[in-house]
Amino acid sequence: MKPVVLLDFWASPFGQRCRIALAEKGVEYEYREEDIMRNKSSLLLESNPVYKKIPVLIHDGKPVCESLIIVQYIDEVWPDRSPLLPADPYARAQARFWADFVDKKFNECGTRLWQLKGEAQAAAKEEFIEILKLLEGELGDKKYFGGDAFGFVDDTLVPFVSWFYTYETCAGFSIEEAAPKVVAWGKRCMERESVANALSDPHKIYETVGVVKKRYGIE
Ligand code: GS8
Repeated sequence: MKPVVLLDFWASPFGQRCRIALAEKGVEYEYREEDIMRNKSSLLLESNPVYKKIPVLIHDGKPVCESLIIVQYIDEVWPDRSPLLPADPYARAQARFWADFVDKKFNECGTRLWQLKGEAQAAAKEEFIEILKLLEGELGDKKYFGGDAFGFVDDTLVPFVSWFYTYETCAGFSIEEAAPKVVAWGKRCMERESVANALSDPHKIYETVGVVKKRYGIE
């Protein structure tokens, strides 16, 4: 086993955050793809006995779970290259606030866009557009959420860019119409090798979502 191992699943936005952070820092690691739907490895079950979910970062044999915690751990252990969190305590708190918002609001509502139908989906779409507008306001005319440098909030949100096609196709709306600056930011982030290498093909995600919907009878 290499000193750094990542237990992951190709389409996971949470895993992709960790892959981007490791690439930004230039950390070499071993990638282990998990069969999260059918056959989790014993290493995953032992490493994350509480949630039994990927991603898990194993560093020198010690597991770290939960993507936002993993990314902050990576930033602390390899501080010299590409700092992700700002140095100023207030700016750090703000970055953590928006990263938390991405998980609690954006991701939660985005999931409802493809899982629900009819009125419930229409309500989720309305809510999602409000969420996009809040992010659009926070981004403003900055290059990245934290300013000129790619940082923690960018890393947290950018994996969902490859889900935009699924959100738009399932719920029938245009993200670019609601949040053109966020869409332009996503394209800017994709110019980074760390991001381009980690993100999934949007069409492949859409196909996989179709398989998941069939599996759980939510077509
Ligand atoms: C979410 C991880 C997660 O949902 C984080 O790391 O930020 N809050 C966590 N992992 C999913 C795959 S991505 O949708 C997972 O491992 N699911 C397997 C399961 O639920 O059994």
